[in-house]
Amino acid sequence: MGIKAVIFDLDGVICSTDEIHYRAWRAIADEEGIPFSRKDNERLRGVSRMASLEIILEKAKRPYSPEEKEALAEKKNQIYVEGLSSIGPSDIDPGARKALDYLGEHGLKKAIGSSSKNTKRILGRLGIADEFDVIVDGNDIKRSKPDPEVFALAADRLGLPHGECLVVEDAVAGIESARSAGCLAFAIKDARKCPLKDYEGENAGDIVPLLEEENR
Ligand code: B16
Ligand code: MG
Repeated sequence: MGIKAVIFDLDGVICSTDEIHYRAWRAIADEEGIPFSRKDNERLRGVSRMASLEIILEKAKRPYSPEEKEALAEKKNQIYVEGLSSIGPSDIDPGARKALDYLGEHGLKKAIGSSSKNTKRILGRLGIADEFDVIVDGNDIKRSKPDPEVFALAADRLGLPHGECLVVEDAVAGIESARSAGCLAFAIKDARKCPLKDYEGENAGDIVPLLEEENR
């Protein structure tokens, strides 16, 4: 079988922290009088905290100093982290749960490749931090998706050729990252519009038929 491991994106794939991100950025944008819609929010998927702020500030009426940007990013994170206190094991996406169970039963490796610096906190709240062989997150990388760094590092830490790792992503930037890292890319949600995807489905659970097919 070609696929030996699955590298999951976190936000939007394992759980829906995207709404908590949205509400936190919305609070910052409102306070600063910057227009920020759900459509604008789509551009922030998979993008690092600072790069997300830069996108929001594109619509600002004045320039912001590096110190002001640091302060806004910090404030957004405080609001976001407060929002995370509401999540727990029941917030694991059922499709992701199905995929993780299948991988466990078939001896395939599991990894996380996320841009989020809050990855360990989120996995802890979901109660699944111990399920993964490898976790690469925003603290391990210098360049955010669509750069290949996050998935290349996850595949290297798994000790596998990149082409034997399947990445599951909900963001276009994530599919671009996976493909430039030489991994296979499974697109769900917004990422399905990315022409670089190798496979697509509704949610992470849809990788199971693909893996079953490969196992046959
Ligand atoms: P943090 P993912 C990404 O997570 C989110 O999609 C993106 O909206 C967020 O800005 C980024 O993490 C950084 O998050 O502020 O917690 O470091 O989709 O790569 O799991
Ligand atoms: Mg995501």
